[in-house]
Amino acid sequence: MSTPPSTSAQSQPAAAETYDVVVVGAGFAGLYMLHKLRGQGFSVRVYEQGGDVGGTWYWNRYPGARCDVESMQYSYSFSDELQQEWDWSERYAPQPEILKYANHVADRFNLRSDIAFDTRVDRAEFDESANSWAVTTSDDRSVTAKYVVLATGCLSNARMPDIRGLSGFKGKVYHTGNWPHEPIDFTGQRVGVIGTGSSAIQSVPIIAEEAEHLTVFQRTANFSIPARNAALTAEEREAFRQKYSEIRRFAREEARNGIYTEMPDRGALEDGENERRSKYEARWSRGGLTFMSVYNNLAIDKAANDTAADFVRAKIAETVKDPQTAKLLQPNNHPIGSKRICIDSDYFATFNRPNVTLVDIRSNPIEQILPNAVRAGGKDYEVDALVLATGFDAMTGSVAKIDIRGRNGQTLNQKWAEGPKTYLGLMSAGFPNLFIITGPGSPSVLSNMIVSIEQHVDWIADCVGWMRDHGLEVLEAEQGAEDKWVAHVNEVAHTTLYPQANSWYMGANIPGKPQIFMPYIGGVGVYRQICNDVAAKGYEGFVMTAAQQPQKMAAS
Ligand code: NA7
Repeated sequence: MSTPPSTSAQSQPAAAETYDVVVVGAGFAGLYMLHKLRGQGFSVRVYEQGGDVGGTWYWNRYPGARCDVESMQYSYSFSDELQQEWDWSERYAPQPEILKYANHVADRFNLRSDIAFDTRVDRAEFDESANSWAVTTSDDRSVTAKYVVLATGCLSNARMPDIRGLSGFKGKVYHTGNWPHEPIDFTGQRVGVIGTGSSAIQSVPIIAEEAEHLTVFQRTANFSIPARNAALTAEEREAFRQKYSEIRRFAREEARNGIYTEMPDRGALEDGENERRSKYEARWSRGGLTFMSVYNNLAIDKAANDTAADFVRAKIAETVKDPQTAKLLQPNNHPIGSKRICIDSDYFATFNRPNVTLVDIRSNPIEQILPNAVRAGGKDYEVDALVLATGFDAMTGSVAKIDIRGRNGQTLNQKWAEGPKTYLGLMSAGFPNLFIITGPGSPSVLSNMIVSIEQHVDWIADCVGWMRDHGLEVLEAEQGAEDKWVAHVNEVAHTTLYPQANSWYMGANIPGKPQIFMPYIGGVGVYRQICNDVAAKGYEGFVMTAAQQPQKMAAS
């Protein structure tokens, strides 16, 4: 089925380029998808709107940006040579190093020749007579493909806040999710940071060191755990490498979140107060996201969750000297972990600096941005530069920007108007041969993204290989299977505390966005098993057709 792209003869009208698969995005998902499909003999074209590979790590260049999953685990596992040869310098690699890794992968596996950079996919329309997708790009190119894979990322559509007067601000305005490529020097400047999510929590300590004065505008205080970042020694890397196969297996099959760590065997209320405190203390000292896996019921039992939340609130009070500032920094309107927990390097201590001010914009919302100041609660805070750490239209935002038309001309945006609907997070009924990597309805942002990316890429590659082997042309999620999956995702979410927070998991950060818990919370191991079972049963819940004849195939 591999069809090399055809180019037009000089005297004839241009024939559309034809590929087996168009992949949208050259971040970690798109890169591996290309590598995998090409290895199976498919012709693939990747379109990437950025000027180079890396996806979220290409755009998020703000000061202090680094991953919050340890780099020895936030890395590809598909090539043992790659994981054995790449040396991560720190426990949590900084953004430039992760970007360097993405570039290394692109070069090592010779991927660039099949990627068109600086090219957006504007439109994809399914042609029901030809059973193929017509894809239009920002350079007015039209190509056709049997399959389209959306590897568009979950946190890629930076969200500009709708604040009166922003466009009239005279100084520079930066969004953390779309940071300039050249170094930005805030020395001698009065800087305002709006937002206190992960991006702000990482960048505030660094900006504070440079700026003459930093004003942080906080709407919602966030829980954050010390990262305890440090250089990795050769011995530490080696110890990891020797156990890599077991670490990777555990992360894929047993962990809920795709991270290798101890599995808790008891709930928080089963321990007495002293025992509990010493366990929290040990994890606090170790640092990192695994703080939330001290006990097995922190995500489901509010009383258990309160013990962890109280512990972190006490730590904030111990760290921050001014009691009023400490109180403002203590999160009090959501269970710990129900918004993505942050990890930081000296975030709370930064508020002890004389050049840092915290402004509570929940009680005194920002009224407007003036040419030289932010006005909140009737007071003007003068700033020379503004940093918007206001997040993303998460999980669906980048997909929604593409005009995707499936059967009967229905757009994906119309279908998802009341919230994203998918079968397994992989496909949406009415949109044949269109796959989504780490889409809504899959563990995605609740997990180590690279574990989830690899699982989806492998599943999709197996699926299209199977289709080819069986002479099948069209694959589509059944409406009934999709409805059941959507209900299941929702039901599982509501057995937890997650829906209690106004988080981007729920779409709550975007005014007017339907509030539905988007990722699948059942755990990566469970989810992988479900996907494998579906495939083993001849892609149960999908309709597959050969040419124009609908037929349900049995697995061979
Ligand atoms: P987040 O986590 O969505 O944080 C955005 C922050 O910006 C959050 O504190 C918001 O407050 C605040 N925000 C958003 N809009 C406004 C307006 N209009 N006014 C004031 N404050 C606002 O994005 P991040 O980039 O920090 O992190 C995203 C993920 O990247 C993170 O979870 C990691 O997985 C990596 P709110 O909470 O909505 O009250």
